[in-house]
This record gives sequence, structure tokens and C-alpha cells, in this order.
Amino acid sequence: MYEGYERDKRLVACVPSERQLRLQQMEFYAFAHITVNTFTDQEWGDGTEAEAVFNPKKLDADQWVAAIKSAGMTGLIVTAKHHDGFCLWPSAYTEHSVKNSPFRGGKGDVVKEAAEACRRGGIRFGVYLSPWDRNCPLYGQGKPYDDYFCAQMTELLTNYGDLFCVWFDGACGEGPNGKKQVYDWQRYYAVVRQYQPEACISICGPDVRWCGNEAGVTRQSEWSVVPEGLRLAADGDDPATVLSETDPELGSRELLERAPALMWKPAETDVSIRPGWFWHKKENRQVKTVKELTDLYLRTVGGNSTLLLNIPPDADGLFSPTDVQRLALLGDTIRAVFAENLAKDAVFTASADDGVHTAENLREDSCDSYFKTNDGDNTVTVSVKMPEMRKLHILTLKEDLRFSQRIERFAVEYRCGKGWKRIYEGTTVGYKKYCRFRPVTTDEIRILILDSRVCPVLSHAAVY
Ligand code: FUL
Repeated sequence: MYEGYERDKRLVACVPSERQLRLQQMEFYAFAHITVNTFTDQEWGDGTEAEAVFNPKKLDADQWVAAIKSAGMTGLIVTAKHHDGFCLWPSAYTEHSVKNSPFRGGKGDVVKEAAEACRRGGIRFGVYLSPWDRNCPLYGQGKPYDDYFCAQMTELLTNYGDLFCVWFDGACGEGPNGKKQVYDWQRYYAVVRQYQPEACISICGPDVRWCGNEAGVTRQSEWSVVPEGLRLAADGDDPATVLSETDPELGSRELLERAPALMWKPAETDVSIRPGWFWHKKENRQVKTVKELTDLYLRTVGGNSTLLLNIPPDADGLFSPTDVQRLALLGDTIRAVFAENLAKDAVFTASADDGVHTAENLREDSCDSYFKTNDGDNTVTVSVKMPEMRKLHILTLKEDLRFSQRIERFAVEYRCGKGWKRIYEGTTVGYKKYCRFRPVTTDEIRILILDSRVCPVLSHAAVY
């Protein structure tokens, strides 16, 4: 038995659940932040807003879905209840909802309209819920609030079809003298699992973790295997003793070796297309450019994270023209970049394999086949030989996550005359890595896996 066997066993056993894998494969999906804030020009409502302010007269969730799909996104998460406690659906448990607003004459249900539009459009639907509720008088009383929260959640989990995600926000701005509610998380999770076993419980939940910032900043090494017990840092935590989502080294060997147990928890990057999460007229000229969005997409989806991009509906209930246009152009750009895999007809060879899973398995982006070296063999070189000279600027690599996440360091080189030139150096791969480099014209590239925690298992390689 080789050294490190015990550590490897732990790592190899740490793999995604079916629901985690499904969400990862969705890659890129949308957030839509809308509530009373859209009408009061706030980012955080305080719960005293009159229901009467909520009136998105032209709300058209099909317009949202069309724009979302034009960018290539696969799902939508709507803020069913934000910190202000206003419910976008006619909850039976509070008066603070759409039912007492002028929206659709008090007969409206934004959650329903969004869920149905997603179904019509063939994309997945999910809900955002803020446990912090600044309107509910029970907030801070413990179980009575948990009862209220679970009852509302049950409405959302049972009346709107299949959900791909329940997104629990961790924010709470009560401050030192504010109300203190100790959430019964285990109970919340049990309710979600009972009614929507396929849904991921994200952020304040076991399935998906926050990337650690809201600015679209990505880590160079993004790991889905992280120490168990990782959590959002709370007020009063000693940063030296709490491992939080914001730790830049999350998932490093050092941290894993110290961790009593490991867990699979992939990163999600949540970021808004505008400076704020909610729509503000004054930000109409601050919509992220197509260049910024493309870069964000390539860094996140191609950096072992999913991308959750927020597009806030305006006071009419529509995505603004600029946002709609940027999304369509983003989709066009992504489709153009990945239009043709130039390694489709290449010959794949490797310096070694395990005798069964050869490098040829890298050609198809498929979950059924993979390339693997022998146990204990943590470095390998894979060559991709094309039938002619081609101009390339991106290499896509994917690990087969059913075998955990293993690669720690790699490089990419291209044939240049009789020699090789290095064009890229990377660390983690994970679900997907987009290696971007200045365009080169060549007929062969090679991928050098320079270090891996356990023998590498790759599922796909492609060039564009
Ligand atoms: C944060 C909230 O405070 C923001 O308003 C927004 O909903 C963002 C996605 O999460 O914690």
C-alpha cells in the first residue's frame, strides 16, 4: 500500500449526490430579485412597507424566461420572500403579501406566474427565501417563528411543481441589539427533503456553497471537496477559528488534512447584472457589459463553479431593455466561442492509462466514459493530435466527478515546429475548466497533469 492511502480513501469517497450533480450540470441560471424594494428604491426593506406599493403592472414572466434562455441559462430562482417579509405569493399565514397589493387586483401570484413561465419555456424553477423576516412579529421568538417559516415554505414546496433549488439567504442585519432568532435549520431541511427531495438546498444548506463574495470574484483553485463543518461566519466569530466560505484557501491540502471529515459542496457564484440586487432607475446605465459578462461566465462555469446571475425586473415587472439586449449578446458570444470543437476528429493518446479507460474517451462530453491512470499514478501527459493546423484559444477540461475532484496542478503546451511551447498553467479542474490563452495555430496540444491528489480521472477535453 502506498503512502497517503488513507487520505486518498477519504477523498475518493467524497463525491456529489445526484441532486448536486444535476445542479452542477445546469451550469448557468438566473436570479430575479423583485419585491417592495423595487418600488421604494431600496436594497433592504425594513418590513414596514405598505402592500399597496407593490404593483408591477406589466409583469410578464415569459419575457423574463425568453431573455434568460437567450443567454443560455437553464433555470430561474425568484425571491419569493426577501428580508422585508413581503410574500410574492398569497401566503395564508400573513397579510403582508401580494394578496393585499394592487397587483392583478389582489389576485396575483408572482411565484406561480414565474413557475409556469419556466415550465412553458423548458427551464427549471427555484425559490429564494430569506429566513430573516423584518415584518413577521414572531421573528425572534424561536419555535413560533420556525412554525411560521415552515408553513410558508410548505406552501412554496407543494403548490408550484418541481423545484431545482431552495435558496436560503444567510444575511441578517439585526445588529447587536436586534431580535435574535435561532433558526431550526435541521427542521427546515427536513421539510424541503420531504416535499422536494430532488431540490438542492443552497447557501444556508447542505448542497451548494456560497463562493464567498457577491462581486463575481473567482478563486484560482476552486475545490468542491471541503472540510465538513464549513459555515457562514456569524457576528462574533473569531476568524482564526472559524472556517468560512470566504476563506481563499478553502479546499487546500493543508485544510483537508486538518479536517476531521470532508464533504462535497460545490461553489455557486451569485452576482447581479447591475450594482444592486433590486432594480433602481439610477442604475440603468450601469448594466454589466457583454465583455464583462462573458469573462464572468468563462471564469465561473469554466472555474468549477455554477453561475447565478441576477436580473432585477423593473417597476413594470419587466427586464429592462438594456439587460435583455446584453443577455442576448452574451448568449450569442458564448454560442460563437463554443460553436465547433476542433478536437472532435483528433487522435487522443496518453503517456499511460489504466489499461481500460483510454484517452480516446476524452473526445465525447459524456458521463458514461472516462480516462484514468493506474492507482498511485498521479501524473500523466495527454496528447491531442489534430489532422491539420488549427487556430485555438480555449481548452476545455472536465474531471469525472463521480470519482471526486483530484487534479491539483496542470499545464497546457502546443507543438511549435519541433518543440513545445507552454501556453497555460492551472491548478484545479473539477466539473469544468476553461483554459484561455492567446490564439495559437498548431496541429497538436498536450495536457500535462503535473499533480493530482489521487490518480486523475478526466471525462472530456475539447479545443476551440
Ligand atoms: C444577500 C441579500 O442581503 C441581498 O439582498 C441579496 O438577496 C443577495 C443574493 O443575498 O445576502
